[in-house]
Amino acid sequence: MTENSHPRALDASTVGGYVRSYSGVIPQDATNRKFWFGLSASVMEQLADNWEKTTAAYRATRQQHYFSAEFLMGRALLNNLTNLDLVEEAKAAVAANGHELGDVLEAENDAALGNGGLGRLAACFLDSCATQDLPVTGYGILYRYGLFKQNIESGYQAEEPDAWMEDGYPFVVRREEQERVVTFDDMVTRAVPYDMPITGYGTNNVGTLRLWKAEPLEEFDYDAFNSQRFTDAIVERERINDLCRVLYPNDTTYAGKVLRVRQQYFFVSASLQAMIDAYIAEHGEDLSDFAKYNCIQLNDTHPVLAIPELMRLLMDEHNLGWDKAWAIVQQTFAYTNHTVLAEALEQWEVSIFQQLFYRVWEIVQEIDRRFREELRGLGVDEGTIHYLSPVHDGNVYMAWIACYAAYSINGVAALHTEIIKAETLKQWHDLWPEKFNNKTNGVTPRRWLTMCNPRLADLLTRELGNDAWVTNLDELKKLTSRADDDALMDELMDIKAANKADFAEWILERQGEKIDPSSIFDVQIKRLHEYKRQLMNALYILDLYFRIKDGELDVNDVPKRTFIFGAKAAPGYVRAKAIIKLINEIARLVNNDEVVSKVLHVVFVENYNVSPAEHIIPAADVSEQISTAGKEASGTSNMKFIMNGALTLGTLDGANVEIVDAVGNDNAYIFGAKVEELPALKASYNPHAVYENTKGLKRVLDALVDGTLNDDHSGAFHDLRGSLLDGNGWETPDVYYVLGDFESFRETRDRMAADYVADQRAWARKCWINICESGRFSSDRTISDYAREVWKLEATPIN
Ligand code: 26Q
Repeated sequence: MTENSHPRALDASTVGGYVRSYSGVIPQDATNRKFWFGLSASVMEQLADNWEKTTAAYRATRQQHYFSAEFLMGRALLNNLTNLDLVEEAKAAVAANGHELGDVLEAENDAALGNGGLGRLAACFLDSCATQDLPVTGYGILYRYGLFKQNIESGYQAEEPDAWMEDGYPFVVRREEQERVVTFDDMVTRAVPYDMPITGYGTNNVGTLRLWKAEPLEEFDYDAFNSQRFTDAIVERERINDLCRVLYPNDTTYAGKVLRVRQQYFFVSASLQAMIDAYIAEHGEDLSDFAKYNCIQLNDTHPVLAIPELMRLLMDEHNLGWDKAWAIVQQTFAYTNHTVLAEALEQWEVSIFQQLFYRVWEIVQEIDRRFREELRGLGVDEGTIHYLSPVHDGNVYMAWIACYAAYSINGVAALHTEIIKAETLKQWHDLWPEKFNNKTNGVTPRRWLTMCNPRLADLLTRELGNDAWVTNLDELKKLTSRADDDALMDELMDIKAANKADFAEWILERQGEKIDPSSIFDVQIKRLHEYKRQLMNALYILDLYFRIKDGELDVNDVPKRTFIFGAKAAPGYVRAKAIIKLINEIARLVNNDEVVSKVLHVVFVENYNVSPAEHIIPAADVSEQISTAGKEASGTSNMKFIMNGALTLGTLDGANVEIVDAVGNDNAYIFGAKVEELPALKASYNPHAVYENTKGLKRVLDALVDGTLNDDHSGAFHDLRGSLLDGNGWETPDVYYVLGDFESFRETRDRMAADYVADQRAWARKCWINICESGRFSSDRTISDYAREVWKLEATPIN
């Protein structure tokens, strides 16, 4: 640490003082929650000077702006303590004030301003940008309620609002002096920025995440109030407060909602205004060089309204002509695609644009007109032009605007990028192949190894002789050959055992569930979606149950296993919710069976989120990555698991392909149909025949409807069975090939468990190689690729 990194030490009396001012009592008597406030405030004081310096240094350079509707940040306190190298000091300061750091950390709510992978990716990216001193700022929305809290009631998911910052949040600074005004045709709102500092590891630089909050121009309409029209005074104010009230809980399915478009326009307009003002303050009124100093990464199509909005600002507010403005736009935006599912591509009815922002609608129409003209000039046929045009058949196609305007289009794993080039965005690739590139996702080793798995982190540091791996994860490769050291492998297994014991204690405390730390921890944690195939996982467990019950397997020969699930379903996704109920029903059956429960246990972790993931992943033995080949764009939990020494049970999908490539076929368990095989397999697919002829399948599918499992006569399980055998709403039965892959899944999963018990050291060696080869999946690698190839950014250290 350089000398100016700590304005004051994080000593007991400073911390105690902050706790006192937050709690109004002596620190010893403060609740852990109040203590968390005080400690967090003292951390903010520690980084304030460097934050200001960093902001000033970035102002003068070329900058990158990451536009995202979601930032799934999780907890901030331990992250900041780790980055500032203050963990030990904090421990001592907390203890001296009569508390325990661990308990104080657990008093923090997750900032769950995201649904899943896409939002968490944005958070990992900010961490890597700060760590690499890159001039990058994140822009999003300060949602009052984050992703809903999930309660499991009688096995069903129930949702509750997540009032994560209702009693305040010390890690944001409200900067009302930098507010902007965002104008809709039917509403005018203030946009007030709340800035969150983003610390990096081993650097004094502190980046920024700017989250906008909508507020009424005047807090209150006094005229209405004074004339006794109380309701009128409140209604308009609430309409504006609605704007940032809640994060949409959908992931992967687009849902057309006016409020959602309003949210998107609100945050991109405010962000662009701030960027333009900052440019003018630094470089003067002539905006010709705007794209020389700024680029914007669009995290999926959610912020694509920034394209016509930048056109509007440049033309209407800053007097540029169309051609000059369009040239700037085309050099400014880069677009990341995160999905191949057709139902996820955002399209909005033109009436929404006409009603919310007519001027933007006019600009979109002009983009459309010029697009058609340009393509005609290129000799493209009318059918293709119609299909690719930003506006047709009464809708505005956000992905098409992005593909037209952006100078870079990327997918998030090698396979995914190939699929978008060949299918999802094929026609665009035919037109402008040079725009396309791949940036395989990554995850930050700070949160997903150093912080969540200190035992393993210490071992790696000891073996390497330094902690350079924390910022250069490829360093771990040097340890690959140590797999031959039996004592070391035993130590690795001991660490896993200790992490499993910690998890067992955590889940006991949290849900009152007792699990056996000596069993294999087999984990699937991710959003609930049919393509992710939690249903196939559940059917396997049910099949295993029957194999034991029916005597096909001797209970004494079955490897002991704990099956761990964590998943939220979009509240309107009925079938996903049925799968949650099914998992909980199977859990009830298995866990209450006198014989089977001796070897199997099923746990559904309620309210899965970032901080539960930090407890689960270090304790996992098996990582379930079992999506239908071609459907999971990348996946990122797969990366977190290998970093923590869990083995992948997966299909050749998303980043799994690159994981197997890195760790080798012998160190992962791969099963199922491959992308290139699926079309032929599906062409001659007969699920009924598979049901009749695949070992175990008939028994489990029939158990869904014969009274073995209870869905309260809702027909929910009947529908699940029907979706596999007959389609039930899908065009063809079993679109995600659950039955088709079942046999291969069953065989591979059985073999994996047998391997685990047969030779612990051989298992440990595989885990070790996974850890050592996880360097490619650090978000530091991803970000340095973006910075070099897409953003053209230079590191800008403050000292
Ligand atoms: C769109 C319109 C209206 C309401 C909601 C949405 C919406 C919100 C979130 C649509 C999609 C999402 C999130 C998608 C997502 O998380 N995708 C995941 O992105 C990860 C990071 O690239 C990948 O690893 C995953 O494979 C991908 O599923």
